[in-house]
Amino acid sequence: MTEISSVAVIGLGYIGLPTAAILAGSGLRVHGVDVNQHTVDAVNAGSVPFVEPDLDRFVQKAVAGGLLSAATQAPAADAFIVAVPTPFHADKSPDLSYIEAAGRSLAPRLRGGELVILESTSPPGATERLAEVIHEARPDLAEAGTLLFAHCPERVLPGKVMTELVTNDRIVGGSSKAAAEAAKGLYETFCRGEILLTNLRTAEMAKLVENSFRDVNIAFANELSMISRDLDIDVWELIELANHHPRVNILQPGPGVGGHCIAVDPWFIVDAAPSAARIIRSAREVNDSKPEWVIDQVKVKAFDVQQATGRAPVVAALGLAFKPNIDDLRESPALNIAAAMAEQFTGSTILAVEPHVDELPASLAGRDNVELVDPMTAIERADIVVLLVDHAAFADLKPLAAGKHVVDTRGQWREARVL
Ligand code: SAJ
Repeated sequence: MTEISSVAVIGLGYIGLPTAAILAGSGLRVHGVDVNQHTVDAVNAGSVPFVEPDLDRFVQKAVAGGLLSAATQAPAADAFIVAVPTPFHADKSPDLSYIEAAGRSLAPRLRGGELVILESTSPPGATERLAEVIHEARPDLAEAGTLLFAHCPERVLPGKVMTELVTNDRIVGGSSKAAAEAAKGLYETFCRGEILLTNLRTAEMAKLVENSFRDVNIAFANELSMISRDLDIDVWELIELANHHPRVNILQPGPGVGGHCIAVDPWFIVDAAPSAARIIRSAREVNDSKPEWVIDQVKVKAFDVQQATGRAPVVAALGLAFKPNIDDLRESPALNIAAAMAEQFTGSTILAVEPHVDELPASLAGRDNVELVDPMTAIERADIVVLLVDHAAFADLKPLAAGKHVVDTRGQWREARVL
């Protein structure tokens, strides 16, 4: 194929928009494409419709320099990057409808010889499915056989996307050696990490395996927290001590695993190999059971308050995001726990605290027993303080909770070890 000078990025979300902005920053002409008009308008105005450190600076510069613009329809380009969601169905099987829709939307723009990259985290076989959809829409190009397909999973950590896009190593799976080499050439424009070439399915699986590895390790920590509770052991101290072993590195327990990656991707492996993927499935089940376990801990405290005061407790839920120091509430166990408490604790007021949002999210808004308040007010008014997210803003607030019942799901306020 000829050298790539223009790229269309389909899907301007947490991955697509940073990738579009960084490609434009390398001097390529980048067309952002999104079905959401609000997102398109925001990008064309040089702004970012979600929080990601530094991204706004990149977008502003790229739009002002005329190298990045957005639209709801894909234009012609030398390369296409598909970065759309891959959720799962109710039965946990992967939903490829967004990928298929992206393929159908770009197919009419193809002239032959383009590189089509799937970046969305996908089950094994998804890039071949994208190729199939495009070839079905364009039998002329199927016959010519000139299109190049690649899978280049993103591996960036929300909150550090603009740094990790540049520094992380990158896996590139190609439908052929030429496809893999072409995609490598594109990523080399901004990626300083190593770019490793393989085939499509191995690249797809590598991404799923990375997130499953983390999920299994978090499940181990979460299981330890439940065992430790039964044995009256401080799990934070236990993990800290065990991690002094040179070959042990246990992760941290929490209220469950959230976000749109680690809580989703392992299911793609389970779906692809249901009887072999036993640990991976079990880890998902352990992590998914953790919010219920936290709610049970709060129920015990609520019973104590009710017995002592004769009224239902006021409960502060500190943090709603899926992890610390971000505003992302998607698949957040903290948010789900707050919503479940609002539903189940009849007579209680739930004081929701999330320093990164200005209004209650949909699952809490409209409930007359939930208020969004600042951390100090919440702690002051609460009988029970449930620390759900270890936001930096909560680190020093422990003294305010003196004399209150505390359920600390993150160990942020853990006591120093006392013999
Ligand atoms: N969590 C714990 N304990 C820990 C670490 C995390 O309970 O010790 C929880 C977090 O609170 C959160 C969830 O796990 O609810 C996931 O958070 P995370 O920081 O582990 O990961 P994500 O979802 O933000 O990003 C992950 C990353 N994958 C890996 O680290 C293997 C990132 O590199 C991927 O690019 C991203 O998924 C993705 O898009 O797939």
